[in-house]
Amino acid sequence: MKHLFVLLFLFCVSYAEKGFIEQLFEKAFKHKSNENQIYSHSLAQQFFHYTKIAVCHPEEIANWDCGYYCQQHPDMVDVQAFAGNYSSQAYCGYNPKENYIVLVYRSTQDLTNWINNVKFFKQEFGDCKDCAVHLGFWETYTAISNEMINCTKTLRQKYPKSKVLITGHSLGGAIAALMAVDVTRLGIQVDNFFTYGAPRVGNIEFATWFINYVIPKEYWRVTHNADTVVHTPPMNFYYSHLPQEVWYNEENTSFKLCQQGLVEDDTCSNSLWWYSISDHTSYFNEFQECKTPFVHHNETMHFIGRQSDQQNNYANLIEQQIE
Ligand SMILES: *[C@@H]1O[C@H](CO)[C@@H](O)[C@H](O)[C@H]1NC(C)=O
Ligand SMILES: *[C@@H]1O[C@H](CO)[C@@H](O)[C@H](O)[C@H]1NC(C)=O
Ligand SMILES: *[C@@H]1O[C@H](CO)[C@@H](O)[C@H](O)[C@H]1NC(C)=O
Ligand SMILES: CC(=O)N[C@H]1CO[C@H](CO)[C@@H](O)[C@@H]1O
Repeated sequence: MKHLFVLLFLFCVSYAEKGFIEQLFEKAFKHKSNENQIYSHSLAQQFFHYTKIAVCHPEEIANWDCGYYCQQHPDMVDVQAFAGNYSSQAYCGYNPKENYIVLVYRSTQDLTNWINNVKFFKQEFGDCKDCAVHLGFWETYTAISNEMINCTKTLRQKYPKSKVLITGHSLGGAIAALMAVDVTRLGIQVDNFFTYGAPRVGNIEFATWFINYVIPKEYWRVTHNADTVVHTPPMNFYYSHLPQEVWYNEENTSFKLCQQGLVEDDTCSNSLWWYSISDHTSYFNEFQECKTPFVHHNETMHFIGRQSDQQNNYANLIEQQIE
């Protein structure tokens, strides 16, 4: 009888806890975004190449002459690359064949420094008074965000019918979220929001607000097996992931579409107890390198690549997505 009471008690506690957590995340689940999006492995891999380009030398990026990864998207024009304080680096450009404006921040070599620092930056995002994001991500983003925003505006004026892709690997994936907020503020729809091995960007309030405000047409958070960065900064420091996780196995041969919403799926990345750095650097088994290695900068630099004199001619012709 005693045992029965204990069992009943445990049952009530766990039930109540579940109810509480469900309440907490109820709003998060009810976001307006497209829940019927279909994941394409090949599209994700092609977008991933854009994130690899972001770590090359900015001059190489602007000239779109970085070797293998640039060759995967050979039509790129109107590329501008920026580097600034906090080892920030990013580029923007337009791919007429794919009809995408592409916006990418790079990751950083000293990622562990950012990750070990769990300091929040409190920031009101729209009507979200309790939103907070990681201070280091914010600093790196804002070091060259004016340049990136200006470039986005310029590209949009030149190619009004283009789609917008915001993507990033690692730290670049976290910063992609901050970029997406500012692009939405400009009144520009973010069509594709793809991150790879991204850390948690901010608190649950930010994650909830983000997905209801930006409403990307397609958004995926790609993770690879035990990638250590995906588990940082820790949840017990109130950090929370953005949706929508796609979890690849170690051999990179299959993936799992994880549960919808802002609660981390305990059968995906979050199911693991051990973490791996090599899983962070082996997405899609792509190990190609840039022609010129990254050089650390701490003053703003600006590189301009080949300009297209076409005024949105392609955009009218090509509306289909790359596959
Ligand atoms: C914004 O971009 C345009 C076009 O590239 C450039 O002419 C202008 O100087 C830029 N403005 C700022 C403030 O960077
Ligand atoms: C800028 O970089 C140089 C060389 O790496 C370094 O000596 C200097 O302290 C840096 N300045 C700042 C403000 O980070
Ligand atoms: C970069 O940081 C240094 C040191 O904090 C500062 O003096 C400098 O003005 C910054 N440069 C830019 C372009 O913001
Ligand atoms: C088949 C294959 O190349 N697998 C790679 C997938 O990623 C791991 C790292 O987690 C690599 O070590 C493997 O070589």
